[in-house]
Amino acid sequence: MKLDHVELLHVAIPLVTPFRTSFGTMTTKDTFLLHVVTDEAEGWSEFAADPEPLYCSEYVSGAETVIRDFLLPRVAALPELTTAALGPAMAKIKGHELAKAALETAVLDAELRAHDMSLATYLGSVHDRVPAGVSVGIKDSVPELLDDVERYLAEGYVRIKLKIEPGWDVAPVRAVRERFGDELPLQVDANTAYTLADAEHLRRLDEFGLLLVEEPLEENNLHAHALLQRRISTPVCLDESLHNARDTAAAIAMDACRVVNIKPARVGGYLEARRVHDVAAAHGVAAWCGGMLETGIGRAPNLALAALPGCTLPGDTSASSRYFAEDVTEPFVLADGHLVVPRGPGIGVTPLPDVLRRVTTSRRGLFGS
Ligand code: SMG
Ligand code: MG
Repeated sequence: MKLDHVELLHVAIPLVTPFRTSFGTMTTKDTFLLHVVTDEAEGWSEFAADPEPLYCSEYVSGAETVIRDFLLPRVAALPELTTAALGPAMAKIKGHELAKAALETAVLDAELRAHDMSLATYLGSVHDRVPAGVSVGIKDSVPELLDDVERYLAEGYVRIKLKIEPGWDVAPVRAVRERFGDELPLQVDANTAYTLADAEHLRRLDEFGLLLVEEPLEENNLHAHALLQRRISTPVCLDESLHNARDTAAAIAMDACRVVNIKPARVGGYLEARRVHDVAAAHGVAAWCGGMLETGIGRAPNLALAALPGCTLPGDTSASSRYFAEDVTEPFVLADGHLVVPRGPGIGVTPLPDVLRRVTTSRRGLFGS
């Protein structure tokens, strides 16, 4: 393929309900979409992080600069544009996995469309639909949390994840267990809010039979997570600390994680995400697809990943209605607690022009006409 032009569209979409985590409260999905046009096909992707570097070090305006000034010039210089050539072309630029993932995914979408192949087929997905979990934010009170969980369970979600932080951990978990029983698949996510000094406190979660505790300690501190895992029986799952397949192999070897959260954006794209999946599967370690409150443009390819054989736990791949009154694509709808894996060419979805116009706050040409 030859690159013709690349456009970046800033979008802002209100969330149906504020989403509070240990690092902040989000009320709007505020990010950009990339639209890559080649001589053979077009592709779309979504940048996964937020305007502020609170979940990770990357953020919207920084990623725009990185893509425009450092990634695109290298990609545009390729004699032949293929997804496989992108990784090596971008390798000298350190870090910035989420920015790289946005560019790679849009090119991959275009390349797959040119070959009339779905991402699910390309990755080796083995399921037509995947079970949907839901991530429930920190609330002002336990009754409010129980109402939310009840509503999500009534909608059909098959697994609940509670966001936790110091002061909001044992009590909400206990309340959910008491109300909804021991059989409910339940897990927690601290987004790095604790330190190893909290190990005895975190051990109190062991009695609740959780599927996992996600990223309890500092990002990239595999050693501390391994020490914590020795002291608690709840399986540690890493999210923020895993940036590629090599990290994942090291974390598993150190027993720093017994479950792997795969976020394609966090590891630089779907090619590396497939490798992370393979590392976890080769070790017999359970994996699942994480989420970044994506619009349909980011959700569609995540569903293809969630349908890989090693993704044995339900993902944070919820229906469009969990996030938005109106998604930028045809909405993803829960049926019997599952979402259908898109099977059309590429990521299988494109933005709805009318909605896209309404939610776009600015557009910029990054390359070409
Ligand atoms: O996409 O449903 C979703 C959100 C899942 O909790 C979720 N994501 O650490 O796993 C995580 C968080 C990161 C995003 S918080 C703004
Ligand atoms: Mg997480």
